[in-house]
Amino acid sequence: MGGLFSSLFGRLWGEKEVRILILGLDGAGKTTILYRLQIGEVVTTIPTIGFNVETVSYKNIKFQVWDLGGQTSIRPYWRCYYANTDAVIYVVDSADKDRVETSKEELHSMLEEEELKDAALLVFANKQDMQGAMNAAEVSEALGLSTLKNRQWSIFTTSAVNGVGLNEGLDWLVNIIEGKNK
Ligand SMILES: Nc1nc2c(ncn2[C@@H]2O[C@H](COP(=O)(O)OP(=O)(O)O)[C@@H](O)[C@H]2O)c(=O)[nH]1
Ligand SMILES: [Mg+2]
Repeated sequence: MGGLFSSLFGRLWGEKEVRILILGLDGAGKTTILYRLQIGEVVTTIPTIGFNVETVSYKNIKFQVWDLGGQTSIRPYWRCYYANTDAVIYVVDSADKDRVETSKEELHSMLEEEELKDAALLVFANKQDMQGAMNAAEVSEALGLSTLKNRQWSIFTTSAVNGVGLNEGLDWLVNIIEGKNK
């Protein structure tokens, strides 16, 4: 168990289950981030064809990861995972300008889900180490974050491969979840 994870999430230890989804297009860096957290064993389940869910839990905190985008036929299955979600970590490949519009559409349609109306949103503008990566303001603009209504959100630049920026973002998230649970 990573000491880092404990120091970040320790404030949330308790009875109440805390559920955090890590979502974004394939290739954005979600799985890399999940392993970076070094929480424990990542379990992959396949509820239906073409839809893998990676889950890792520690104490009362549970992370679930899957790829958005692609087949519309599997979308109804996502809904099963939205209930009681405290926060969504939305991961974007900041160097992939060709797909950022798709990422925006996926983000906004996901946030329309009734079950996610109270979930906080942490955006990771990932892959900052790559040449030509969009900065936070550019990713924010490309995703239309300023148009979000009734949502606690923030954006942080990250490089998941070398771990830069993750702590800052997660610290923000823990503060928000702690405030909601009071
Ligand atoms: N350069 C760079 N590559 C990254 C970063 N994060 C993830 N990757 C790479 O991008 C690819 C896709 O990452 P992965 O975590 O599998 O993405 P997922 O599909 O969202 O789960 C892998 O080859 C990762 O090593 C990053 O911050 N910088
Ligand atoms: Mg993955």
